[in-house]
Amino acid sequence: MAKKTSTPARTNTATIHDQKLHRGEGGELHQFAEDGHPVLTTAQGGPVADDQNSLHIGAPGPALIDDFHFREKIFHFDHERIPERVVHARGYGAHGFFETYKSLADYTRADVFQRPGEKTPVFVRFSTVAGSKGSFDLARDVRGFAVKMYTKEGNWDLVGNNIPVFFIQDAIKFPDVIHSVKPEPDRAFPQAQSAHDNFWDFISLTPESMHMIMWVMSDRAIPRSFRFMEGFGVHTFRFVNAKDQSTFVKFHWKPKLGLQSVAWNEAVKINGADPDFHRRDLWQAIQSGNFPEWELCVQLFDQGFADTFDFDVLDPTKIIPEESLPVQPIGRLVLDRMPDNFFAETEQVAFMTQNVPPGIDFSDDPLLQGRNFSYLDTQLKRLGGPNFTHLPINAPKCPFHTFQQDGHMAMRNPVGRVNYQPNSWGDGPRESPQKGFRHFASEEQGPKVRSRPESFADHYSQARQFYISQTPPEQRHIAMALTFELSKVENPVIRERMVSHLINIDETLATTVAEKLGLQSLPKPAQAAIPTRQDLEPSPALSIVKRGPGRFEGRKLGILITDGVDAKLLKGLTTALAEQKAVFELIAPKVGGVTASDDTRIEAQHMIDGAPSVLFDAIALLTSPAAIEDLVKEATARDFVADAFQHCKFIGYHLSALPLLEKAGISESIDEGVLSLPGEDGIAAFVTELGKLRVWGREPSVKLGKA
Ligand code: HDD
Repeated sequence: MAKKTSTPARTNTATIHDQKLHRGEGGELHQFAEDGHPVLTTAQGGPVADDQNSLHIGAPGPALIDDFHFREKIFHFDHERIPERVVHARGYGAHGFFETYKSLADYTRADVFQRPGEKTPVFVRFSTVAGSKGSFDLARDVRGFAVKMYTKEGNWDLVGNNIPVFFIQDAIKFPDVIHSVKPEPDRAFPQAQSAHDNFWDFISLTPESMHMIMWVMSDRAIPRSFRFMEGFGVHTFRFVNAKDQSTFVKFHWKPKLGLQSVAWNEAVKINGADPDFHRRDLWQAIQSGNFPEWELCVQLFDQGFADTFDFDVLDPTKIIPEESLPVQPIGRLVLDRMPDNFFAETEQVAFMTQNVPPGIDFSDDPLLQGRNFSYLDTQLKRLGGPNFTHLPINAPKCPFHTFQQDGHMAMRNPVGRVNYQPNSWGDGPRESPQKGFRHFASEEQGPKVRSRPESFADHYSQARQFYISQTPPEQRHIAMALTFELSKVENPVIRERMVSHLINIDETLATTVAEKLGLQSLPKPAQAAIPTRQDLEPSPALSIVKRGPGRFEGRKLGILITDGVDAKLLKGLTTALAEQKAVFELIAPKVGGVTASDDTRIEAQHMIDGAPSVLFDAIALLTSPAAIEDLVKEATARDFVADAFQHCKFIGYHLSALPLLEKAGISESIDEGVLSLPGEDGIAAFVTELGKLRVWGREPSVKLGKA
């Protein structure tokens, strides 16, 4: 029998970290291993001698039940998972602060909006909706934009999305829309995709979702990064001031770096190349000190203003166009710290729409009312008991005093005798009619019914308004997305039914999609309770392209370098990028790097096989005459260029790269987005052009295969 040796017990970094934390709480740790590291212990604090081998009779031999260390270790591991969120399972969060710009005391008594310059701690979680926790980031999907503000009057959760409307008008339909988009129950696929029969079956039977569908089929649903997305509270909420007067409010988050999305073909490839693309982006930005920032903006209005619209401001499938009611910035959100531990914070954070401080209140939006009911339930299921508010990420940061006690994992219980009120012991907290939350005393009356208001009946006008507000490339993307999604639908009846809705939105769109799907003729338009309004003006605020940032700040250039790269050119380019507050990564045939023209050694972040151009906003080809011959033989190098061109990205190149452009099949299609980079002028022009982000004018020729 082979004699087995055991290795001495060692700690890992996580253990050391824990010990450090525990040391602070439990006094000086008295046990150190021979090498100075803290001694590894069980969860009961018992020191461990051997963490490499379980206890047996003989070696090998039957395991022993008195191996309490093994039992505890495996028991804990077996219980590491909690249920993932039923929606928004895949998410990524960060800490930061909200800074108030001005006092809003006239509108709201919410403490967070009283003092200019005041900073409130915040935790934000971004997410996709349909995919499970391990799905990829670039799914075509709505993005969650959930903000928890730890205000001095308790937590305020603004649980929004990056799209200002929703699929349904009444929360009772939520399980249906979510069931339909999730993997089909018999086959358990497709994962994180709406391109399947069940989803389009439900949608095509639900006209109220048409406005949302326009957004979800637009580039908004494939954002370049969380940092380049808007966020919306969606519903109409109320501000309530100290005199108990109410003003309706809609919340918007506007990214300081501007909006940006990727192309669909690019999204598909990003998912393969880096399924964590959005996570990595947020992580890298924050870790490198480029803190993403949004402005919180509001649209404030009263009932009189609401009555000027044909639609109902309580209908969550409608927006108030910014051109009709400008958004006013009231503060900024800065994300400046990643969580120490993903599970403890991002996974366990519990957002609930019903968490509002005094001065912020709900409206009668039936979707919001239903949400207020749902979120508490889901936390109980997911976090396993009523004490999830004891978790540090969920606990308020202001003083709080309840008479709640006991329950699973209770960390805080009343101290002393008093656990009820009123009491005559003179102890404990008391309610405060002045400081406490007072619900807005709206006058409500009417029969008890299950019905939808008539004012919610126009399902097409704003869908059309969204569509006609887009630039031609954006409209093209909507048509392409609808075609792609419906091409995955097996049942032709569903495809046709969807096209019949599109006719009510825009006939050209419907015809394009019908043709691309190969429909023999246009179906009859879907029956509409209210005919589509043709007179709504386009709203430029709805287009991403019309509101481009005009600068490359916060974006990333992928620079392909080879041996012999012109060191001066590279330096010039990277300096110009830094001036624009943009970043770059170097890609080389080998990750070990290259030797530049001045014989310096330059390390690369990636080898070409591991860094396709879809991971960058634009590319530069800093090759050299000596290395180009070998480079053009690499399929990945050719793809690097061909994909960047196809995705309408800017390409800067050293003249030596011309053979690569040729082999990538684009030398005859060189356009204003493909720029040669000799000299400082070339660099300056290139970096300025990068601010346009994409050369969308190129797209029709690429799509028609003329490139
Ligand atoms: Fe929801 C999670 C946003 C409608 C029920 N929702 C969840 C999250 C976001 C939203 C961002 C993830 C929070 C996090 O990061 O932990 N939900 C929305 C928006 C909606 C919406 C903007 C419409 C305007 N949701 C909605 C309805 C219901 C729910 C109508 C049910 C009636 N949502 C939930 C939930 C989730 C959730 C099941 C799952 C995980 C969680 O709550 O904490 O309760």
